[in-house]
Amino acid sequence: MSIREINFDGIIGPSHNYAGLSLGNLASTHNAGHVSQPRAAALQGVDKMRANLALGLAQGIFLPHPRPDRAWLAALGTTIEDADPALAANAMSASAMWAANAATVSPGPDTADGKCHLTVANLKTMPHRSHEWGSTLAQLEFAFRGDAFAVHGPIPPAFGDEGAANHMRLAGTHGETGVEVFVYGVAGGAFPARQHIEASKAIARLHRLNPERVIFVQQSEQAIAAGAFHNDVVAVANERVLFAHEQAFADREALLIALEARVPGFEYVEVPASEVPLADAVRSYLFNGQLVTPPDGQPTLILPSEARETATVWSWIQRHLASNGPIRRVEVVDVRESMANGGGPACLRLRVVADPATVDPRFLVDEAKLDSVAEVIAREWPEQIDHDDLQEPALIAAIEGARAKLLAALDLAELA
Ligand code: SUG
Repeated sequence: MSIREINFDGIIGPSHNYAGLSLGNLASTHNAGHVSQPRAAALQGVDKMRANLALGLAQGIFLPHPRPDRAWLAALGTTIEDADPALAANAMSASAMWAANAATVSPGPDTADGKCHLTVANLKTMPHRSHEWGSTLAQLEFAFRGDAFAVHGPIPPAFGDEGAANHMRLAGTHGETGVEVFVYGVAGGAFPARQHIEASKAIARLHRLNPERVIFVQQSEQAIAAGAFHNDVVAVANERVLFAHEQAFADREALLIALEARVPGFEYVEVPASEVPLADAVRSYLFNGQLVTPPDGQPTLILPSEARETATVWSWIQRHLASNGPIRRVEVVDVRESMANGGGPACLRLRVVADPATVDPRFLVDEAKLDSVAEVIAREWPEQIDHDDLQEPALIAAIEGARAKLLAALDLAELA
C-alpha cells in the first residue's frame, strides 16, 4: 500500500458569480456586483491541476453542486423564480469550488483505527455556504467508500466548522504519524469568527486522534479583522514545515513550543509584519499557496499571480529562496477569477493522505481526463454572468445543463 498526499480540487461551477456574500472576505466584498467569467474561471482551475500533475503530484476532483439549490429554496418556502434577489444569490453561489472547506481530514497514520477520517464541514456561518454540506457529503461517500475511510456527517450547527482551511497537519513525511493543529476563532473585530473550538474538539474526538498529538490554537483577532477569515489565509503547513505570518496566532509562542516538542525536525518559517504587513499577506494570498513536496523532494510553494504583483511579498520570496530556506521552489498559477472571491490555490483543494488505489477512480484525474473536463467547460460553461441576471431562466437552464454534461462525461450521473 502506498500512502501519499492527493489534492482534490473543486471544479469551478458554471454559476460562478460575484454577489458579495461573504462578510469578512475583503475580495468578495470588493468585487460585489462585478461581471464574472465562469468559463475562464473553471479553465484556470483546470490549468492549476495540470501544473500539479506536471510536478508529479497526485490529483483528484470534486464536482460542482446543483445550482440553483432548488431543494434549499423549497425548504425556505420559495423557488428560484420567486425568491428575492438576495436569497436567490445565496442559492446560486459556486462556493463549493473551495474544497479546503469541504471537510477536515485525518489520515490513517494519525487515527486509533488506522482509517482516514473525513468530517464534512457544516459551513453554518454564511447562508450561501450553509447548504453545501449535503452535496459534499454525497461526494465524499462516493469517493471514499471503502474500509480505508470513515466519513462523518456535519458537526451540529450550534458550532461553526469550515473544514481543512482551519486545520494543519505536521509529520516527518505524509505517511508517518502526524500532529494535527486545529485553529479556531473567538473574535474578529467587525468580522465573524467562523471556526468554533467546540467543533474542532468534536472532530478530534470523532477522528479518534491521540490527544497528545492534537493542538488547539486560537487565530489572532487581528488576523480575522484584517480579512483572514480562515487560518489558511495566514498560515500553511507541510510535513515538518510551518509557514506563517507573525500575526497569525493569538499565542504563537505556545504553539511553537508544542510543535517543537512533538514534531521531529520541526521547522518554522515566519514572515514578520515589518517585512510583509497583514494587509499585503491578505491581498496577495502568500500563505494560501499550496505547500507541497513533489517526488523530487524539493518543498514547493504554488502561489497565485497576485503574490508576484505584491512588491513586499515578492521580495520576501526572493530573499527566502536566495537564503536556501525550507521552501526551495515557487510556482505561480493564475486563478484570478477565484481570487476575486477570496479563494486562492490552497482554498481550491482538499488534501487527503491515502493510497490512491483506495479512492473511487472517477474522482482521480490525469492529463487525458482533464482534457475531457476542459472540453465540457469550454463548450458548456457560461462565458459571463452579470449578477443582475442570476434569476434569468435561460442562464439557469444553461447552468443546470452544463453540470449534467460534466457529470455524464465523468460517469458520475448518479450524483445528479
Ligand atoms: O467562504 N468566498 C469563500 C472563499 C473561501 C476561501 N477558502 C479558504 N480560505 N479556504 C468564503 O468566503 C464568496 C462568495 C460570494 O461573495 O459570492 C465566497 O464564498
